[in-house]
Formats: sequence, structure tokens, C-alpha cells
Amino acid sequence: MRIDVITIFPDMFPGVLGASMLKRAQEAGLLQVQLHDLRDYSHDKHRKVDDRPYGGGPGMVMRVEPIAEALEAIRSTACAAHGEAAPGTCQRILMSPEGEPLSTLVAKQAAAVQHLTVVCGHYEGVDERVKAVVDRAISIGDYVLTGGELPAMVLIDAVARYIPGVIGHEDATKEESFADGQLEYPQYTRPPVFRGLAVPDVLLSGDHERVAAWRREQSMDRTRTHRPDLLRERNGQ
Ligand code: 4GX
Repeated sequence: MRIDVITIFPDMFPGVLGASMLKRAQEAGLLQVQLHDLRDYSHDKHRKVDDRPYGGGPGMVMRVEPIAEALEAIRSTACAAHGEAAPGTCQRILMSPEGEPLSTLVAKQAAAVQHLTVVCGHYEGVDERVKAVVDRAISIGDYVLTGGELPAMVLIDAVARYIPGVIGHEDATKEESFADGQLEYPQYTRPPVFRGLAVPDVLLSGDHERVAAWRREQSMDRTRTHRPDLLRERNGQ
């Protein structure tokens, strides 16, 4: 899978992309991330990519032309290479608090696309017409950050886990939190007692059926207590 990122802060990415699973995914050729400095697409001699808002008000707004031109440049290189004609092979995503909330389903759907281009917005926002040059907007949560770079990295990480081969043992994505609309059961490893806190006996019993039943019950209890909204969602309420 290929992911292009359009940003005014490409320097924010190498730390995250250069460690752990994302590093391994790239080394294994399962993921290619290409960073693009939006300022390279500015026509301004000061490399400006923002301007004052029409109608007045505080702050600056990101201009649509550099973003549109960066998207077009990426499309003519990367997308042409894998046959842009086929629908669903290329998806342009704007990171925005107004976007569709990121979820397991959204991450899985995005991982099924061959090529993503992620646009990171800054300042007080981006010109509304940017929405006309992307396919969708995605939000990582109901809070406002200083820019779209961290959201883009969160999206890349969430998506990469669903690229076949990225996670060594595929079972991990089946058992994890949210996989079947519930929170994960509690996990323990050695020692059996830490400062008086013991590992539940059932996990040491060697009885796989009892372990499985206990885990199901723990998942359900936790979800009911901490995230009852997940149960309502699953029931379609
Ligand atoms: N989930 N930000 C985008 C600029 C902006 C503002 C308004 C479009 C409309 C965010 C989030 C997020 C900060 C990224 C503001 N762009 N992105 N940026 N939460 O907070 O995705």
C-alpha cells in the first residue's frame, strides 16, 4: 500500500514512521509513505500557503490552489502508475475535526485501498473548496489539534495494522478491543503476584474453556461499565 502525505511539516513524520511496526512494514515493502512539502506547491516567493479569511475574522486560512496542485502532481505520478481508472484504487483524505470519525471499520476500509493521499490542514482551517478536491474527510476525535499531522500519523498507524502481513500474528487484530464491538479482556504476564496483586486463578488453571468464558465475561463487563455506547451501537440503537 502506498500513502502520500501533503503537509507543511514533513519533519514531524520520520520519528513515527521510522520506528516499530511502521518501520518494519516499510522495510518489508508492505507500506510506502511519501511526504510532500505543501510549500513546494506555493506560487508565492515567500512559499506562503495561507491567506486572510474572506469576510474578516481572526487567523489565517489555507489556500486551495497549492493543495489542489499537490494532489494533481501526486495523481499524475503515483496514481497513473497503478491505473487510476479502476475505482477505489486511489483515495484522497482530508484530516479535519469535521470529518467522519475514525473507527475500526473506517481503518479497514482505507487499508483495502491501494493508494491513499492524506492532506494535513493547519491554521484556523482550510478553504472550504478543498473538500471538492478530496474524496472524504476523517476526524480522529472531538478535540482540536494544532494541525492535521498527528491525525495523519494516527490514521496511517491504524490503517497499517490492517495491511496483510504488517502484524505478525493476524489473530491479534481479531481479539483486540473493538474487533467485535467490545473492549478487550484484561491481560496478565509474570509474576503471578505483584505487590499483593494476584493474577486471577482461572488464567493459571490451564482450562482453556474456562479461560475463554472468563475473557468473554470480562469483555462484556468492561464494555458495559466503560463504554455502554459500543453495545448500543452494535444493537443498532
Ligand atoms: N481530527 N485538526 C485540521 C485544520 C482544520 C480546521 C478545520 C479543516 C477544518 C483534527 C482532528 C484536528 C486541527 C486537523 C485543525 N482543517 N484532524 N486542522 N481532531 O483537530 O482530524
